[in-house]
Amino acid sequence: MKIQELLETKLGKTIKEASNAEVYYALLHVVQNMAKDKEVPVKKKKIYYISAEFLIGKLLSNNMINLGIYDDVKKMLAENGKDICEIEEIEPEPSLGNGGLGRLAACFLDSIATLGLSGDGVGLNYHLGLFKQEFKDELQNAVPNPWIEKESWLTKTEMSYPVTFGNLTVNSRMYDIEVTGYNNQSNKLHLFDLESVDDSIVKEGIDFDKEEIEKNLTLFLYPDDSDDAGRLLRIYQQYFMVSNGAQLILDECVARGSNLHDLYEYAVIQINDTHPTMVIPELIRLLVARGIQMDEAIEIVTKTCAYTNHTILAEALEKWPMEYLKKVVPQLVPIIEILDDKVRRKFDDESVVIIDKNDVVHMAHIDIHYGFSVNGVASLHTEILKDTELNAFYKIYPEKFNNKTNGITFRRWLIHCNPELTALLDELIGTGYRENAEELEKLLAYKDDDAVIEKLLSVKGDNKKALCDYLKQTQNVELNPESIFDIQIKRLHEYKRQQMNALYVIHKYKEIKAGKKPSTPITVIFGAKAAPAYVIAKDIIHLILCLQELINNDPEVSPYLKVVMIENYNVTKAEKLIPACDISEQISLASKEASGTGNMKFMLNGALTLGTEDGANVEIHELVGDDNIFVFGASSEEVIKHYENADYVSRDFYEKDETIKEAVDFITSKELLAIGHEENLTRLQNELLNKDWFMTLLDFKAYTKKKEEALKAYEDRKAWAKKMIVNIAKAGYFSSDRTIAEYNNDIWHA
Ligand code: 26V
Repeated sequence: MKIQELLETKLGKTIKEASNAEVYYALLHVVQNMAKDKEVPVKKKKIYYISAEFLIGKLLSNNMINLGIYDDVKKMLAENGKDICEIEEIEPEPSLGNGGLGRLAACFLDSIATLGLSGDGVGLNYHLGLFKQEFKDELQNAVPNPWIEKESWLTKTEMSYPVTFGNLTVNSRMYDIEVTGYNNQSNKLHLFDLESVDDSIVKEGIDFDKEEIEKNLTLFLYPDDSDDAGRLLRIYQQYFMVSNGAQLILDECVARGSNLHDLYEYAVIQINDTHPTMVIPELIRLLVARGIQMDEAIEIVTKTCAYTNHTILAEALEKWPMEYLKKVVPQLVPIIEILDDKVRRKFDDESVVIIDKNDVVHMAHIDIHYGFSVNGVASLHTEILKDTELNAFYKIYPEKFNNKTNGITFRRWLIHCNPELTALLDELIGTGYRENAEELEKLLAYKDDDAVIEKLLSVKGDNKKALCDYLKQTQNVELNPESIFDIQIKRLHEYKRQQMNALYVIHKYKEIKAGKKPSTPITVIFGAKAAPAYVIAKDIIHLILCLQELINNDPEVSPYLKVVMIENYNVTKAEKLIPACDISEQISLASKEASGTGNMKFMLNGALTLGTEDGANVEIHELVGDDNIFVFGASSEEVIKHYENADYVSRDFYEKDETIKEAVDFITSKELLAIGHEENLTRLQNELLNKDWFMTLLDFKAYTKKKEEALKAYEDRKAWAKKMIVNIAKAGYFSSDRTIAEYNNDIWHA
């Protein structure tokens, strides 16, 4: 049956008669069934990608693109008076992730299915997701983010497993989301849930009783962990995820013919950061319970599990006090002790133990000793892991360490989010790049073609206009599409240095006030959520919101400079922001950003990077060459030395440089204090002056200089467009299809 007929049968009326919402839900069911038809039997080995986050974004258009029906449906809807974009608006965005780590997991599921590999995701079904961000009084407010509707992409399954925490046993429920590959098979994302969860326990904002485990277990992603109850809840969540995952994996492998002694021939488990680490002791426990000897069980699990590290920030490397584990997962404690004992017998090095002398369990150490692969997510990141952060482990297991530079799916981050650019590429180089991303290089042939340059600039201009309309509608801000769009969108963290960008905004504001006007107006856009317990991060948001209020309402300045902080930045908003960007801000302190993936999305959509030599920026730089990127700042070696020698003193930079002093002083100027709160602004200023752990002031001058260079380069629009072409043409390397092919060749062998 044709889709129109399927839809109209489902609707019981014509598409013309139906509302947008009715069409959306009917489409959802039709697409879901088409996706199910693309499931294929697993041959033998299956990949299990286990992750606390899956930042999948809206699914309707993505699935239609992957199923190859998007263009036809769009046309058919238009013929019936319906606009596909309006129908997309109906879909709520699943709130199952925080940032790059979760979005990477989503891109990977897409590429696994696209490459025709059997591989499922395993995670949790958080009802209220990551909090929703609202701005009030120039402050971030965190409220619940309910996203699950009666009819959704989630399918309730028959599967349920018992999970025991000390003296509490709960029974899970598994929900599935179909994962469509581009012109290929469908896999699944399995999300575990608990039927007794009750969102009515959420009171003020995102506060709730953290001890009512049966009611709160799958309410929020990353519940506040600033107290014991919050930290215990995170362990409850992690164990619930891995225990369900482990039971599912064993059941499925046995059903496919495994005798469990050969588990690693039937399953490979990719552990996404340390949140799922307990899957290792849990699998060992279950194998022993099924009659396998402890030593053999440990060996089997070690051959099955592989670990990806996504951060070198010490505070993000999870460690749990043994006392907590005894309370929540007493059944794992003897196993973790055996794992630690084996390490201690083999290695006389306190830095590689699992249970340290303070009785704290180092989760990453479990992964490294009892997994067969350890990978970083960009070349520089992997080198830093090997040379410094995990050097002691690298010396023991050099063969386990490998790099897998991150990637992004071009289906969502080009075909879906930038249809105009996609059409232009199709016209110029054919559609081969959709499956073989490296074919984008063919675009280089048009670098000196004036007509192509014109078209490219006009596509960018249209995307900027569309963003202006969207922001007018959603946030009531008036932006100038002729201005240069400078965008920094990512989680809020001091190492990412949104504060440095904010100081630049202050600097520019002051210049304009003093009569030095930029030749092209500048629009600086931020989007970021701050963890609710991260005080300085929230102060940085406060500063940006105060600047937005001050600058946008100053008639002397606002024609030349505008600031926008996007409220509740998420995947849907990223899809609108990225195609409209001119300058991509990737300004983390070198050595701190493991990879970044936004940097790749911007590049693919023709933005030029203004960035430090950090994470995958280094690889972008190598690919596009010096002329097509704006690089500045201290190198990772220099930064690592500053930490080693403890010789960075931010106040020295403040005192020695008038520009820096002026910008930092302005944080507590009468202008900003009239808008904002003294407590927040003073605290942030003091942090910069007395601590500045991520060395904002060290790089500020170089940043300002480089940004001026970028702004000047933008004046020659034709030369700028050539740089855009090089960036788009060289972005093929960052397809997650390439990344997944590498995971499969080097790690999974599925
Ligand atoms: C860690 C923790 C630790 C304690 C509680 C909350 C929490 C939440 C998230 C994380 C994970 C941080 C790691 C992370 O998100 N890394 C990002 O991974 C991206 C994908 O590899 C990479 O592009 C980013 O550079 C990296 O910051």
